[in-house]
Amino acid sequence: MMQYLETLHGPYGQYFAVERELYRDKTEYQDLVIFENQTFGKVLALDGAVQTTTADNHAYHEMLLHPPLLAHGQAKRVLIIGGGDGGSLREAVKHPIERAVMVEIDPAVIELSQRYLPELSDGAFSNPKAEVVIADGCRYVAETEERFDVIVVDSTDPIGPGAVLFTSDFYRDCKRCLTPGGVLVTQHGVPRLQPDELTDGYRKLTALFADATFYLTVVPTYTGGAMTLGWASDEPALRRVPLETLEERFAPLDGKTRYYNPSVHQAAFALPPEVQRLL
Ligand code: AG3
Repeated sequence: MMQYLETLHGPYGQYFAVERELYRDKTEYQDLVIFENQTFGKVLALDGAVQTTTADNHAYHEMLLHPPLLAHGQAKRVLIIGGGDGGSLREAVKHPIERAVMVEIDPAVIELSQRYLPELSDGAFSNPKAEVVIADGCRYVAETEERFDVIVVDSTDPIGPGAVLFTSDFYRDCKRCLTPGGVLVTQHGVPRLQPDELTDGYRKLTALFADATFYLTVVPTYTGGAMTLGWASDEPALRRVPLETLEERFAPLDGKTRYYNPSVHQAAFALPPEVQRLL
């Protein structure tokens, strides 16, 4: 049986027994492989880093989308940067929003995810609220005239085509695209293995936003323990929405999530001292 060995972290990694390889090729931007594994179902990896699996992606996509959307409470427009597999879009369209725009640089990720991992997007690409733009996310936020209540950066790690999505210039442009009281959420890796990414991200986000912090989720195939998601807004109250308010807003989604609930949402903002120290 073939094995897939993740190379993302150098001195430490994970292997998967490949039951069946579904696709392997170089897209215009990155090496892409999709395979089946007995424990995690279908697995999508880009440039030697696992991006998503059918078995644990909900812990990532639900926590990227529901905390900002439910904390905001009145979001109409959502912007997703990256996220070609459609998992973030899937969670976005569960909300009573008007529009979710997903800007993905690599059309092959979208096409191949739709073909081999349709359960990731679960129909979201044909949802009337969804719009897909094939473009460089950096350029999009620098140029668009549209404003969004929530911006979610569903990026790869800060190597390769995703690296620009961790720069101050990009965050500044995201801020420009936010409505007043809007919130930006980012994926910031696993602090046990990528501590500099967190420290660097905190420095950049606090320089631009009145309130910046990180919150946690646990995605087994993002090895190394809890991962951090960045939270940046000029409205500090968004971080402290009372549990009862979140519960009310969550009621229509109750039963439709596997990881998120309002208590998990609130608890996710509690950071262990070893993570706090990196900020
Ligand atoms: N984006 C997050 C990849 C993070 C993986 N990094 C890691 N293991 N440190 C995945 C895209 C899913 N929509």
